[in-house]
Amino acid sequence: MYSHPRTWTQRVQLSRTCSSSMLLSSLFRGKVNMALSPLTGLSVMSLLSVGYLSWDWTSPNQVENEPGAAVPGHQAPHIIFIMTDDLGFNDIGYHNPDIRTPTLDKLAAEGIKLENYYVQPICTPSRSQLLTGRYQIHTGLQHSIIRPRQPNCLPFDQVTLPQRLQEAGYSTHMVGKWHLGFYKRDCLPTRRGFHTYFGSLTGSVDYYTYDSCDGPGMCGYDLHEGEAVAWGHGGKYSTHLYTRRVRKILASHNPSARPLFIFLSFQAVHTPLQSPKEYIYPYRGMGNVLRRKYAGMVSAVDEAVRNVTYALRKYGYYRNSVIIFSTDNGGQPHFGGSNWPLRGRKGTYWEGGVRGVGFVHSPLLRQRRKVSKALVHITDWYPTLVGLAGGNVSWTQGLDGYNVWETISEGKESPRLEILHNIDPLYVQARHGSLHAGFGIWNTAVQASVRMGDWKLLTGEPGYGDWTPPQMLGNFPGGWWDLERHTEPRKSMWLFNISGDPYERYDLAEKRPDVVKQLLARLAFYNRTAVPVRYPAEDPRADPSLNGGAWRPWAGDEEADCWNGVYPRRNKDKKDKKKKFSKMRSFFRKLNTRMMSNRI
Ligand SMILES: [Ca+2]
Repeated sequence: MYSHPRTWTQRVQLSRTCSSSMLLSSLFRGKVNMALSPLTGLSVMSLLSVGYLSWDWTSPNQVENEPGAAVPGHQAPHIIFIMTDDLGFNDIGYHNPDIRTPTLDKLAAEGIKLENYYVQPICTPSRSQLLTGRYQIHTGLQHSIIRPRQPNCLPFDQVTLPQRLQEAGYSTHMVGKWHLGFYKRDCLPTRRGFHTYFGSLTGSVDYYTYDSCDGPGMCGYDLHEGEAVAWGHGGKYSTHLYTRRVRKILASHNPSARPLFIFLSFQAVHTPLQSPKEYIYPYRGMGNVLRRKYAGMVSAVDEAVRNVTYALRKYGYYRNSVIIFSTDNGGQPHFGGSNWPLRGRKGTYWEGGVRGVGFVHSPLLRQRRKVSKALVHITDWYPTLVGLAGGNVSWTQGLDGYNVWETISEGKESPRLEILHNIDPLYVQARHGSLHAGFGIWNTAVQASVRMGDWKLLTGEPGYGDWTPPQMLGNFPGGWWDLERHTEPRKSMWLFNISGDPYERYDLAEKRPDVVKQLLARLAFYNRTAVPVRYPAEDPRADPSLNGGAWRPWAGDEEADCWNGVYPRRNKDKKDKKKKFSKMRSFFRKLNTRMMSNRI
């Protein structure tokens, strides 16, 4: 068991570390040649000193309504959570007019754009945090993703968001990508809170055939209806297939009888880059073929959201609905995505990996047509949506997320002051990191990142840290090699003032050791609350050829879990890195040839 960050322990810790005004002003000053944004040191300071530190920890911090009665006399709202996969910060029309997303732009413009919104850098972590409201260090999923052959899934001791919504009287449905484990039936979405499920269980499938491969020859069909394999859908593009399913759910449900929760988890715009040609055609002028296809996939999602919104209106849900749109992680620039001008990419703790696209659209918002700069994290949806559903306060205690509805709907200050991006003790250790480099407070060889107010600290090996312009590959080969490179050998620690320097160009670690020490202490604090990592060895019984040609549960429900086993891949990671580099070189050579052609 761990003591939770929002218990008194944290408050005492904060009081000790942050209550002196001298320390606070020093901690949050962060001038160093940059202008501070509206989220200034002062506002954070006032939150800390007036709000956060004086908050009575024995009092409930969430709504106290009884289940099913969010607003007296009104039915709880229908909640439509739309997640896209690997959509980068620069991959939506309102951030980048080269991408055509008129529906998303309009919905966002009429609602609240979340412009200080954070997700996790890869698929499983974001999804696990959305459905549990907890950081990965509190679920054991702090390392990597759940691989198709791993006997691992969302821990059974976690009560999921849809389970809470069911308790509040909701009808709950999931359509699309799961990626939270499926080795036994108890892991499946229908056993984790969804009344119905239609979608793929692994992390990546073909958009038309629904084949998913986990290495050479390890392929299987991956489309499921409830707990059975949904054969016979080959040839239907997944973005269309999933949208049709959502429309069907909306058409067959009575909106005034029971509130609805739909988690529409698009497979798009993850690789493989596949799209019907009509969506790619408008982008035919784009020099970068991968980006052209990718942009087409984004436009297909935009059309899908238009169709879902149309159905919400047609079937009588819209007036009492909350639509949330969110990516699950940053884009992958090598495969068409773009996080420009942010640094890094999917899979890294640079802003390009974790600062996400997100907005809320709802007729129930008190304020609309606004851009919110409030700090919001993907764990916040759990208590926020349980609050909207009128859930019991006890359901949200002990979470890492905060109820941010009033922040979004009324423009109140965010209750969130910090984010633990992650601590991953299994990730390849940074060669030059050490406990000594971390002032004896923290071993900087460990991959970790934390945000506190304006400040963000990264330790260990944070991953690919270049700034990649969106059309970079169009100028290949010169453009690629002239790119601003991230070459900082011997480093194991970085500090940025994100509000003043959102692109992470000015590392202040050496100039501000005082701030560094505070954030290292924060990491050490969080680490004391971590549960062991669950990352078991792959199970040969998962092979689809042993399971009728599909990815499906292979272990008996009565089998004991082997989550205690940890499977360190360090040596393999090194080899993989070398292999990846030579693969990458040959990939770009091929790409150069392909880009000479005009085909889409
Ligand atoms: Ca993803």
